[in-house]
Amino acid sequence: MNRKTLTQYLVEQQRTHQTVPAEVRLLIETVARACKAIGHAVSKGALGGVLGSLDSENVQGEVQKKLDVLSNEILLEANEWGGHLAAMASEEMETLHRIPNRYPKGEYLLLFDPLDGSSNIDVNVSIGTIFSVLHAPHDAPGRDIEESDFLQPGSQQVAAGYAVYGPQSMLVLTLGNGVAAFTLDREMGSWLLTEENLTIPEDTSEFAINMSNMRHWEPPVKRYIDDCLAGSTGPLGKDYNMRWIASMVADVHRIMTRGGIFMYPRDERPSGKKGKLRLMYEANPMAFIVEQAGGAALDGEARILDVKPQALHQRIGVVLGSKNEVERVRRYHQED
Ligand code: AHM
Ligand code: MG
Repeated sequence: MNRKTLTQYLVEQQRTHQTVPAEVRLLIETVARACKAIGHAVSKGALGGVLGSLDSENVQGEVQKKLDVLSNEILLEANEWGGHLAAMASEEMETLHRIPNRYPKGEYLLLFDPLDGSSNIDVNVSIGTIFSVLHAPHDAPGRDIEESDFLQPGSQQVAAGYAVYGPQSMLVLTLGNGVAAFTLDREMGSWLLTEENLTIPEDTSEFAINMSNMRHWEPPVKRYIDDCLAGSTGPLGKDYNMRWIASMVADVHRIMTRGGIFMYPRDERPSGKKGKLRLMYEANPMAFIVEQAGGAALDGEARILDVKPQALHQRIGVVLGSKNEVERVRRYHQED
């Protein structure tokens, strides 16, 4: 079977939708190439000496894994010389990364979580890369990019995607005209289109949440999960199944494939952290992808893509997936 390559798909998108300029196409191809390299490093595991932790911590005080740092370097190096970016920001770096003066600068901003699901690296469970593309503000050329230039609501994203490194390496991408999925052909070294117009079923009876945090949840979330657990004789009238991989990319990928609801809700833990996941590197790109596939993504009540970011590393509650189930969770919040 003759499948389209990522390049063919992007050229066709550029021809059909004038909203996909050549610069964006090159940028996506560069990110995809970097993801291929990251996937390659991941697959080597102990043989590549890439497992285990470093002595360093990232800006959020989390111990960095060797692969977190390596993946971050791969993405920075691949993207800084191409001329399509004004700056980058990453979950693993304290502040933004400006394009060095020796390279030309472009109009776009790239944000990424270089290796999501860090706790799964050493146990050979699926992990991934998440990325988001924004347009730099129109007054940006000719001045230094600042952190505040990145603080745009997710609805402004030009593109977003994730790569999942599992039994197959896959790249899932939106340019704002639906969602396409590519599988890495390891012999050819190319990303081949394996699914166009991914659509999330509107209804589901499968939820994903880390149940060990139950004591910290806000009452509407607790009530919703209690009702799911009550099964077919409870208020929701059906039996629910549960999955929790602890790699957002893998959990979201399952939802993109067969539906479901994923929740990492904001909670009331003593640390005062408002949720675990990061708005700019995790919640926004995933919300964009999920909405483009017909699903919904909320912080509990509000649409994630409408949130005006206050800080680069801001955390947020995340409830996303099958539209009608996410709506149900919104109602639980409104009723409370
Ligand atoms: P990371 O970016 O440091 O890997 O953290 C994000 C990950 C998500 O992929 C996943 O949904 C969540 O953390 C799992 O958290 P927990 O270990 O609390 O279940
Ligand atoms: Mg991460």
